[in-house]
Amino acid sequence: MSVVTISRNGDIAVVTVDNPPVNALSQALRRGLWDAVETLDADPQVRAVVLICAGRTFIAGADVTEFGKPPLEPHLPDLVDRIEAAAKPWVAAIHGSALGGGFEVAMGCRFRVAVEGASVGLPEVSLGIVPGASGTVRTPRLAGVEAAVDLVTSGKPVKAAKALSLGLVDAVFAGDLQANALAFARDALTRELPPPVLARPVAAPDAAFWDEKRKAVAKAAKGAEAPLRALDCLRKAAEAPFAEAMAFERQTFLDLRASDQAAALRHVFFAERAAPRPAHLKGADPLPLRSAGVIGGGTMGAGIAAALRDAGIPVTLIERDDEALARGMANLRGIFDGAVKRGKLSEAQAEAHMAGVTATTDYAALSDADLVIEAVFEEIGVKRAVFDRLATACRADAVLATNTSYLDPRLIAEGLPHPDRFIGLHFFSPANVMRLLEIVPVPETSDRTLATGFALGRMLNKVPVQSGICEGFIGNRILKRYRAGAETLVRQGVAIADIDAAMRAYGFAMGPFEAQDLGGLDIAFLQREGARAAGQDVPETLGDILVRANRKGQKTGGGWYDYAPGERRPQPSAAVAELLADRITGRTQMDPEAIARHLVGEMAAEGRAILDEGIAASPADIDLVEIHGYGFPRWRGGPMFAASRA
Ligand code: T1G
Ligand code: NAD
Repeated sequence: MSVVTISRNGDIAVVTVDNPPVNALSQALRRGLWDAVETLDADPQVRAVVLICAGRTFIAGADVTEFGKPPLEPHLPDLVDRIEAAAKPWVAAIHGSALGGGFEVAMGCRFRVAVEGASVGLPEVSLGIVPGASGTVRTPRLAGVEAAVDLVTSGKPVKAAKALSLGLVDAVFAGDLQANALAFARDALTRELPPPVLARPVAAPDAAFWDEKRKAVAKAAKGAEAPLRALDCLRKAAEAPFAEAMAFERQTFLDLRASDQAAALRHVFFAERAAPRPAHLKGADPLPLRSAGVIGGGTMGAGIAAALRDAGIPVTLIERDDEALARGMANLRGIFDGAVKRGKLSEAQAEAHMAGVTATTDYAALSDADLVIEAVFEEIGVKRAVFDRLATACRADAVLATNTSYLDPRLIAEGLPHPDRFIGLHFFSPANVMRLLEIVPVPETSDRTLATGFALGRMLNKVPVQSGICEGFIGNRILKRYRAGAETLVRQGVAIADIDAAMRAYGFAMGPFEAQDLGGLDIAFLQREGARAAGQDVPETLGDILVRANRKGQKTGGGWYDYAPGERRPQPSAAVAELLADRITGRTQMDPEAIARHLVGEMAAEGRAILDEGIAASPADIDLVEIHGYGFPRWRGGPMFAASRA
């Protein structure tokens, strides 16, 4: 079947794009659209054209799989110009998402209409590039410079209603898009047409505007190059003639497309899209997830319950007694209240989220749950007791999951009837925010249960990554190596503050030591002590010395750093220098790049060991774990990608 077909509705032509899965602008589609313009220009019966797409979405952009290859004609900017220069007005009829090149094609049309629920945007910066077919030049002409700056430098799409208020689309309809678009086109033909977007004026803001935007964009970009380069393009578009701005955008696009950052971001793009549907589970049908139970309403349980409610799943929250239950519900309420404050939920939505939670201490309430996630204290005895009760309370086919961080899930599952339904689902704190979900099967776990874990990941909009069983699974195991590597540098004489600064300069929001001060040094300490008590040989860490001196982090007024009362700004600590003095044996000098290269190299080395042991399935999975669970800068592509390029 052809990717572009033309049909008629009286004197209006309907051009339908059908290029699954997302109508990406492959060479065949660009050619098909070009030919359609030519055909319809030559047809005296046709007075206007509606451009509409089959399938789940309008054109979702350039075909990302073509990025590494030599560009083939017709080029996208030329196609957009050609549509704009068509002898008849084109109307883009948008459903799903009009993204990147897809929205640029829509801007080549004389009008844009959309269904409710559609969104439009220019996500190119999230791929390390700038729009390459006039996005930075036409958007300010359509919606003004300020709106264009927000749209292009954030890369975040906007919903139809917002797009309408910004002038990005001309009308939004409920109901049948094609019928409405045809009616819109007929009506438009009764009036004088607006000028094509290229001919519309743009008001150039003053230099102060650009200075302020540059500061804000640089702050949000955290080292990513594309948003700032996009800002340069927008300024050019506001200040220079159309053709000059187009040439500038093109050159910037070509420069960035060949950059390391763009390669890294493409790698992450495909890794993220592959992760939710692993190939080895193709034939496995997940169980339906209509209701869930959560055991434990502490930090993780409340966060997990919130994530489930965000996805519309009814939750039964179980605690050990009424008092703990009330605390759990208060935790949950706190999460939703915070979301209301930040404008993420309306009051009514927060109420509905709370109303969907049944709080009880009675396991009988779980008799029909499809999935139960345990998030109680990290103690094997407590967890085993919980699963004993779940074994009798739940349906035999209900999936039973543990959120353990460090315990061996095989030990938790021991003795459980129907162990094929048992699985580890390792969420990250805060569980309703962090996108990583490590999925940890035990040997008995069935493919169906595993597939259900991945289905849950998709429903919660998580990035699910399968991990084999080892201490700390993929993420915390690499974290341990990273922290140990950082401590080794301290022993060699590198300053704590220099290490943190180097990792921030690399792109992390925080360095390894300030991050420990924020989270608390005691959790890892207790875990090491537990292992020591069990007879394992765990050498003393520098962190142990600090915890023993009651320096557990910000919560005790100091950890690796000192903190002034009520302040979160880390100050190098004379007390720490003294405590660690006899462990610091060198005077090593390292520049920030060398520190970061070394520590990322440590992460990658642990990653390779993890791959060799079959704990992770691919380097890309490890990269996703680090990016979505540990703040690794996305534009570096993850430690495995970064190390492969170093
Ligand atoms: N190119 C090629 N393949 C793509 C693709 C694209 N742009 N977008 C998605 N896919 C594949 C994806 O890998 C997956 O494949 C399948 O489609 C379904 O994707 C010149 C420079 C549209 C919101 O960044 O945001 O235009 O795994 O699971 O959840 O300025 O896809 O099935 O084999 O994500 O329904 C800008 C990215 C490009 C859009 C649909 N465009 N896509 O979400 O499906 S740059 C984007 C999306 C550009 C111009 C430039 C989403 C979606 P497989 P999915 P979904
Ligand atoms: P927490 O102490 O904040 O919460 C544990 C909750 O479990 C408490 O509310 C407690 O009342 C409840 N509880 C204890 N025994 C119970 C029982 N028998 N029945 C019902 N409820 C019971 O702990 P947390 O930080 O939420 O950790 C929970 C689990 O999640 C642990 O296994 C931990 O390792 C894991 N985890 C924690 C994090 C994190 O960052 N905190 C991240 C990932 C995984």
